[in-house]
Amino acid sequence: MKAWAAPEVPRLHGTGQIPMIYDHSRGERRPSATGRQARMYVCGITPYDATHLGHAATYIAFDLLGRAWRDAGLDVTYVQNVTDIDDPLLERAERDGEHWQELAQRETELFSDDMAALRVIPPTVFVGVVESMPLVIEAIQGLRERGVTYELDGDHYFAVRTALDFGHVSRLPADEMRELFAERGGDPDRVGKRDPLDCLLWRRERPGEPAWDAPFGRGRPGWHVECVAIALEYLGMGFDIQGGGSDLTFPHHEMCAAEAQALSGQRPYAQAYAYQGMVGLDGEKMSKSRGNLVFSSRLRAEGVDPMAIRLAILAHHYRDDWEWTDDGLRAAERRLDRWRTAVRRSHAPDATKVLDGVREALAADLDAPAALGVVDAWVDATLAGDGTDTGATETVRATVDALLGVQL
Ligand code: 5CA
Ligand code: ZN
Repeated sequence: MKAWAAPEVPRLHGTGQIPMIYDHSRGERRPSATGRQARMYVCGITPYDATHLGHAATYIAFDLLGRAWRDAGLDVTYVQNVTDIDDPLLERAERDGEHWQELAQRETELFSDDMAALRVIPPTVFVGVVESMPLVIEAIQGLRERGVTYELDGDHYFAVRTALDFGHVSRLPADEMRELFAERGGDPDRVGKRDPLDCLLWRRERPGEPAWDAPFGRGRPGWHVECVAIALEYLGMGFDIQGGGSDLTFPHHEMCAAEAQALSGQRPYAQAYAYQGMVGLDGEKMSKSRGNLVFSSRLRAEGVDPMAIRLAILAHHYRDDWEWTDDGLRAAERRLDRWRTAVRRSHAPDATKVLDGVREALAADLDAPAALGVVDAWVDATLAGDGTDTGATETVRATVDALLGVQL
């Protein structure tokens, strides 16, 4: 799958720090990378509907990390999947009388356009599940050989109780796990399962559904194993950051970690698990199944500047849950105007503090609101007529572009 075109990233003076990031599995901040190589997997979209602001927030959050890593001189490998075969996609295609592959392709293209407009740096590897089917089948076969799976009416399940440290990612009590499993695509009540939380690896072919040949029967993959297969192929065990929205903590990333650790016999799957909070609208999480969506593409079609959308998102810390509002967007548009006016001034206060301040804010668990505050302070002073520096505006323009992804 071809990723979108990369935005240009200006080079900045000196080097930034490797950010500390909050690791959900430990409940504390830790360095987001340790060596010169930084490896990140962020769960991608299920392309049955357009990109909403919640998705945009997730990919912008991890884009900040990728930008900070590059600024710190690290070599970044970033992998993102596209869940281009799954129940919701098939259901939507059926409802609309469209071929599921056409739907997936169209929505993936729209997503890519949104990402490019929002100046999100594309992943190094952007890959669909359909094109990864041999890897997925190989991973399931490996799990079968390790004796951690069982068959139920031709479907194949991963036995979660075989996993040594099952629960270490989400750290949730059993009753909550069960509730979330049912809510998020699991089948805790299916008769014949050994444990209610056992998750589907392979679903045997059903009439009218797409299916692929595998040594264990024709069918299609369950959700979690796709990310395991893709992450292990392109990153390997022990990669630095597993990212996504906080709705993926359980069951998705718990299952991914359990499957990958069972398959490889190694631990950990990822060094840290980082989560974007849920973006909501009118008191509810924005979700395709709820239908309460604000689409990035629709805002753009209405003439909203994508840089204002980006600033509206960056005004919130990535770990916080927040609500999308028109007021928030208007405030971001005003901020963008002011920033653009300031960088067109011929004289401004020294910008070293801006570069250092933005770097410092991002290094402290990607504190984008604090970074915006640093720029605001310089903009206020500039618009008040302070300063005599003639090169400062270029430094600020480059800082804001390279580290925050906002082109002025
Ligand atoms: N394809 C799977 C991941 S393997 C999936 O969750 N797809 S998705 O289209 O539902 O979501 C894509 C990404 O956006 C995921 O990382 C998800 O956690 C995140 N996301 C979904 N809804 C929101 C929301 N309301 N706020 C923030 N992030 C969200
Ligand atoms: Zn995933």
